[in-house]
Amino acid sequence: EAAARAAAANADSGAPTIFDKIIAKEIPSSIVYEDEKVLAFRDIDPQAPVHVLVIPKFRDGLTQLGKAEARHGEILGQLLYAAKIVAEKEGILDGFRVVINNGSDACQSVYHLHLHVLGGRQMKWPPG
Ligand code: DGP
Repeated sequence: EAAARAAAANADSGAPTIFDKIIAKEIPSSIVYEDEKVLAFRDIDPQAPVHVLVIPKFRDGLTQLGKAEARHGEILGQLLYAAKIVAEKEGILDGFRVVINNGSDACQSVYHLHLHVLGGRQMKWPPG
C-alpha cells in the first residue's frame, strides 16, 4: 500500500506542479538565469556544489521528455542552450553534467520538464 501511494505520488497526472508557483514567483527561488521562455533556479536539494534546474516557463504538455512532440523542438533547444548559459555563469564550463530524469523508473518527482545542471565537483560515471 505504501508502495502504491509512492507510485501514485510519482505518476504523471498532468496536474499543476510546484514549478508553476516558482515561475509565478509565488514561492521564492534562487534564480540563476531567466528569459521569456526559460527559467533556471537552484535546486532545493543540491547534489553538487552547482545544481541548477532549467525549466520551460510554459509547460505545454511537457510534463516529461517522454511526452515531447515535434512542436516542442524549439523549446527543447532553448532549454539545452540555457543549460550552457547557466554553466558559463556558474564557472563550470570545463565540466558539467545535464540530466533529465524521465518517469518513475528514473526517479522523476516533479512533472514539469526540467534539466538538472550539475557541476563544481568531479562527477562519476556511470550514474546510479
Ligand atoms: P526530479 O527528481 O528529476 O523530478 O527533480 C526534481 C527536483 O526539484 C529535485 O531535485 C528537487 C527540486 N525541487 C522540488 N521542489 C522544489 C522547490 O520547491 N524549490 C526548488 N528550488 N527545487 C525544488
